[in-house]
Amino acid sequence: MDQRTRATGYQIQIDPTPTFDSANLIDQTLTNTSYTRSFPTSARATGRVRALPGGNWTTAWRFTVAGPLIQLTTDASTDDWSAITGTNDGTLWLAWTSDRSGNDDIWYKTSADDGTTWSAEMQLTSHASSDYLPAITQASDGMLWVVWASSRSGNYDLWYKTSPDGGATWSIETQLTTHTSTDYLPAVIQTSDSKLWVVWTSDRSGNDDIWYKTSSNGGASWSADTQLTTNSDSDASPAIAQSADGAIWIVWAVDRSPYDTPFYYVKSADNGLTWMPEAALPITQYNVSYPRLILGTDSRLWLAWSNFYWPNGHVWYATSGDNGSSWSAPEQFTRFVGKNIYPGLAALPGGKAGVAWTSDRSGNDDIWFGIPASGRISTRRLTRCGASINQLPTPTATIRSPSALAPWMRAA
Ligand SMILES: [Ca+2]
Ligand SMILES: [Ca+2]
Ligand SMILES: [Ca+2]
Ligand SMILES: [Ca+2]
Repeated sequence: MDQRTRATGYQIQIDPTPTFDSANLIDQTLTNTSYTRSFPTSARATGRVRALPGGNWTTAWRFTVAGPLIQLTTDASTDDWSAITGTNDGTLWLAWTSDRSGNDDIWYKTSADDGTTWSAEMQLTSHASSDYLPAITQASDGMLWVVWASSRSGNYDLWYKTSPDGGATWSIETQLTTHTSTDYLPAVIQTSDSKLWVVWTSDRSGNDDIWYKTSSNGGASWSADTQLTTNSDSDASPAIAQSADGAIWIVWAVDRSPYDTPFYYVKSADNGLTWMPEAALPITQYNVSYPRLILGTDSRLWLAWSNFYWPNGHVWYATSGDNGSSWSAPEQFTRFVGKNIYPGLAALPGGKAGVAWTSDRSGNDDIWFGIPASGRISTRRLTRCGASINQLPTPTATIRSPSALAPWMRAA
């Protein structure tokens, strides 16, 4: 083939594997020099391009697809520890911790368009003590529940307040735990049997363990505090979700050998009557914490967590399409060089997940929001390679979305 033959077209291949031979291979002949494709679910892929006829393939390049990243808080104070959930009217709720009032309080804001635009910031607590680490969920009767840790009783305990009308009015603040040890890091859900579950971390046994309590009457009364873990090493930061098969999952972070399997779980197939023995999730990373777990709208389980080795931290995630029997390889969601930690997760339409997390990329800690695996990839600048079929430049992949650019592709 004459190396100077003018290209008559281009061929692009995109595949989850770098060998370009999987069942999901995208193999497209282009009549012009740009190509745009949406990736609703594929989070990572490899691409290459060649000129036709007979050009050589470019070096393969890898990219991770993500949607726009939105800064949700802009106050110069510390905004941290977020939780996020969707309600049955399609509203996305964000609760987080800010010290802008002079001490830690719970704040919230909402989005009616799946996270594209957000309401003003509203203050939920105003006590002079520390109020932080919110968890949020909506019950089937429409009641919105916010549970958090407050030191106002003289030590950290769980408190909650509720709203029956989408935040127009709120209940008084109610104390949920009363033990003099530290009770914090709550998670809250309602399971399909209408039972409310609050799961948290307490050191009342002499070390950090996972505890829970439940209410079968919409919070009118609660079960006794119940200890779930008994290992003498640290068990902390629980998350709770119900998989599509009805099993209740509690996932938490452990601090024990082997240190590269940091997340343990138990699950119950009988609404919490009995639990399987605790076991490690197949996530092998060091320096990780703060697992979050939700059931997506396509019945996948989403697990997100922090991987933080100061000063850099990233939010990672994995999904399971078989009720937790197997998990995808971990995907790194954030790419900013700096601190990206403490994710919150919410199910969005179309099987997507919204992630809120703490980042210092604006110069101080703020809450950011993004949607993994929802962007588009567009190849551009192929127009400069018309002269010779073997002189294609290195492909430039740009992860595009309607409102933002997330330039975190990297060459293979
Ligand atoms: Ca406070
Ligand atoms: Ca306490
Ligand atoms: Ca323990
Ligand atoms: Ca801030």
